[in-house]
Amino acid sequence: MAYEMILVETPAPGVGLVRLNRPSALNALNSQITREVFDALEAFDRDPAIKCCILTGSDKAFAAGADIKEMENTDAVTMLSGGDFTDWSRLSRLRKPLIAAVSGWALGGGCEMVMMCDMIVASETAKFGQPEITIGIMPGAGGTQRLTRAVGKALAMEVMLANRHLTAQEALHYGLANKVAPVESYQAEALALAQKIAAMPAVAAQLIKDSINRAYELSLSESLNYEKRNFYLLFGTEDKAEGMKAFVEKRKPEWKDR
Ligand code: DAK
Repeated sequence: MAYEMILVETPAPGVGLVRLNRPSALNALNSQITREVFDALEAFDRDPAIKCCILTGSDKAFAAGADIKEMENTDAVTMLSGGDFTDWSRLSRLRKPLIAAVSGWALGGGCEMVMMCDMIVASETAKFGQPEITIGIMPGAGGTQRLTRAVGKALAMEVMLANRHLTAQEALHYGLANKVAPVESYQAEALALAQKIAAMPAVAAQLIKDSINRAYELSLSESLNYEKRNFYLLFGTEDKAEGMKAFVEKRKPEWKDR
């Protein structure tokens, strides 16, 4: 598929990479770039050769938020009627693990998009923030919920009410980010992590991601039950048979992703 505002690569076997590429606007997320990101990631999600994805921007900006120039003329009724801009749940429906590689600005919708990913590798220059209040609105793609769960109520309040930015080190400290690396190497770190995951059996990876995400949505007893069912399901896979056989035979398993 031809894209205009993103770049799509396969930097290593099993790894799909989507790069926001709208440098003139610090990767501001308008309807087109958002649609392209979701389309490209969904295509990787359907591709059996891809086992883990990376979503990234430039060293200067992951994304400075939703496109304010586009939103300026949008009214409540248009927002309510849906469309590409509002259907960000497409990102949370992806089945394969998704790593955000973040440098520079991750603001507003940019920060929310990053928090919808499964893991974050940040450069030392990454700045996370939810500045919507400075333009008279509030986070609308999960910021008030996901950031609060990650950093706690008091700091989330400060970030969203006083436009306080979180540094990469703070993101690491609060468990929002997995790793912080120099700007020269955060992309390589994200790729190394993606390659590790891509070397694992895909169905188990998918069900682990699915089960972890339930921790944010269900009660403990419901999510424990959910986990158990996913666990039992894996006993029907070829990879379970191969993984255990390989362990007993003291050799490396050969995954079929089935
Ligand atoms: N939108 C449009 N253009 C943007 C932009 C944005 N968010 N951010 C930057 N740009 C453009 C600037 O207009 C400028 O373009 P020109 O004027 O050169 O044409 C260019 O990028 C460079 O920006 P600056 O000149 O401002 O660069 P600086 O280094 O001086 O400042 C900055 C960088 C990131 C601090 C600043 O650009 C800034 O404050 N940007 C706006 C940040 C912001 O307020 N973001 C939140 C937007 S609201 C939802 C989904 C998503 C959302 C809500 C709902 N649903 C699914 C329901 C999200 C909402 C938002 O993100």
